[in-house]
Amino acid sequence: TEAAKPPITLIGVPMEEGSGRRGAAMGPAALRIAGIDTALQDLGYAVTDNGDIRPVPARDLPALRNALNLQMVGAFVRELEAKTYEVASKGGLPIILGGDHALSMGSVAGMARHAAEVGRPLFVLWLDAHADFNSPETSPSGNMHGMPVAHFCGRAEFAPIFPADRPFVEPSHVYQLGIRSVDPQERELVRDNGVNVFDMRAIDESGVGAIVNRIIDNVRAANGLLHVSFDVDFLDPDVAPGVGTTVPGGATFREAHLIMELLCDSGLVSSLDLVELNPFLDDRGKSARVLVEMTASLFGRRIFDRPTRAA
Ligand code: B3U
Ligand code: MN
Ligand code: MN
Repeated sequence: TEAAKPPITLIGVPMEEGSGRRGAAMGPAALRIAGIDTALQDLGYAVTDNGDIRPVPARDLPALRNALNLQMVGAFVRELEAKTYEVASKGGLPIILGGDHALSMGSVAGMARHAAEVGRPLFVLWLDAHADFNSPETSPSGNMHGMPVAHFCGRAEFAPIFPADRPFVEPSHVYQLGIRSVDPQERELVRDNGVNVFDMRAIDESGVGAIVNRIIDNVRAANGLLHVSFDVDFLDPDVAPGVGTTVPGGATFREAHLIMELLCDSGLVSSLDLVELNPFLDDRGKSARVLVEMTASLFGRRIFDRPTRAA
């Protein structure tokens, strides 16, 4: 017997203001053109496309030199937080089509609000070349896509984007995988806050299977929800060139697929971000198609069925 399939809602977030360059705003369109909706429908899911969030800048937030475009990013993530929460609280599974990675300030916050309401801890699997744990004080660039993890863990001082009573994510519930580019002060913060980091060396030494199975065991033991945040630059640039911040030495096509398949088998995934796709830099839709394939594997596409791994 198959596990029940939650209805999926696609939420487009054409935001590029967190990234310091243009193009990521085209990400949601490219993911739709690559067929993300039909890929999921073919797997038996009911899919609703919520369309794109189109906010007006939040004038109540200040303009800051070290948190660039805060008014625009803040507006996007406020609307995304509300939408993500709404979808999850109605029993749906939100898939966020980014847009730059600053959007996770909203999607993760929305899932944290939902998780708190249902009395389960929220875990985050952060697939990325970068730790994204800067704050306005430590960021070398001022680009907010380098800050979302610190923000949803309550460790980055911003002007108040969300009401003060909203829950944060426990840093020890954040698992980062694929990391290979970290700023000096950011490294201290990640370590001091107890974020679980599996860098590329860890992947090379242990293999992604062992690492991901350990993470799944920890989430299951805590009866947690698992939000997956997939930054295109987690993948090697040869696999996915359509991203503004390529870093050599990333995950292979096969490693990434295995992660998706193991996560699917776990049945723990509650929500997904697909971020940093920059179709303007892509090679004829290659990266958009890879992301759609990854999503299909995460939601059940298989070569052959396997006996499920004992809990
Ligand atoms: N850590 C650098 C670079 C960076 C972070 N995330 C991305 N790039 N995509 C920064 O600007 O915070
Ligand atoms: Mn990122
Ligand atoms: Mn990145």
